[in-house]
Amino acid sequence: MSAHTHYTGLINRYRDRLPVSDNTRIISLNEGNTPLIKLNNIPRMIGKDVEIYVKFEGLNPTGSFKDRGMTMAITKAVEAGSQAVICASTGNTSASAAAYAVRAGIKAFVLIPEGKIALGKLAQTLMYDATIIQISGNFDKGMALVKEVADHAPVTIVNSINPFRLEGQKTAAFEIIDDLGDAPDYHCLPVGNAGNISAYWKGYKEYSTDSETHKAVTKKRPIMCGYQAAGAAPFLAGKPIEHPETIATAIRIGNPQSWDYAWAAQKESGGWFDKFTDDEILAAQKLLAQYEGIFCEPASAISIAGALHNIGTGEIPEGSRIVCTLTGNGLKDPDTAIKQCAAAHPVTIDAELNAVKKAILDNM
Ligand code: AN7
Repeated sequence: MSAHTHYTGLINRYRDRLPVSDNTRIISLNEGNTPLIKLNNIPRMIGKDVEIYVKFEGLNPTGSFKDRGMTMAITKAVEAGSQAVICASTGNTSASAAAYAVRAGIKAFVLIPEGKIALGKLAQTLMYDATIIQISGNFDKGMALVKEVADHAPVTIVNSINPFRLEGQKTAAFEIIDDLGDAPDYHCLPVGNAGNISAYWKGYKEYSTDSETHKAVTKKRPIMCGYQAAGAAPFLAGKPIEHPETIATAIRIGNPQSWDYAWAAQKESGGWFDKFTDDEILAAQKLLAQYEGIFCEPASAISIAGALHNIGTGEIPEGSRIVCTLTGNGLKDPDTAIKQCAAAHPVTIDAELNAVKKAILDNM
């Protein structure tokens, strides 16, 4: 095989559309290039003529879409001479920042809400050896503190208020269009801090706009559908929520930083926000695992819950092509998965042929 086929990450793939120069040292773990998987069984089961694809971002190097933004943010932090980065996080940003900081040889500080981080995310962040600062407060409080402390200590913020994060994350929209040959009709995704919906919309707009350097790849843009957990739905309330609560801890956020960008994405695309309960989120997570063999974390499953709801009501009509972003891997949150499947606990038998045979025949 030719060396030219070696994939080296999204900055190299899309460098003519990203703020890097030939001299920029790229900090990468070969993120991006994630699979766009067409669902087979769920559309058949619901009896609707729809094409649903999932963009499985849980297959990025640290298991979430955050790696797309982090390769850019850390690359630019290093280029500017930064020795340390900081973020507030519901878990995935901290894991990603920690990994890319190691790759760059700089320090990472992460502020996380005590007791509200999924186990896999905590394990990763510990292994990557970031300095973990747990706070007795939620993500929004951590975000406010990070913004304050950056004025008092030599650290670069790598939350999505750092514009380079959205630059990296917009490449997911490029990949979808490059894979499908055109934009989908609808794009469904979870909304927490609202960086990702803003980044996708930026990417879709850039690929559909002629500029001095690039001719538009397509004229088409999708309708953007942003979904929130019922207990953490500031876009449905029209204002920040003081005490956000949801089992989908990744999106347990009440004061989204990309508020204006996300509203612009909704308005410009003709899309909408909606909210779903924890039970609906978990049901969608299980459905995807049990009907398609795809295991995403709870926050990600809200894109399936929302798409299926909007298909059911006809807001997304038959004949549509839909992309749902699965933002994080199911392995991030083993506790919630095991609790949800408690009723189907494994059977324990004697280590003996007849007992194994009986266990098979009883469960056919
Ligand atoms: C799996 O890690 O905010 O609307 O600190 O981890 O761009 O915030 C995570 C967010 C969706 C929401 N799905 O995306 C963090 C953090 C997963 C996530 C979101 C997050 P944004």
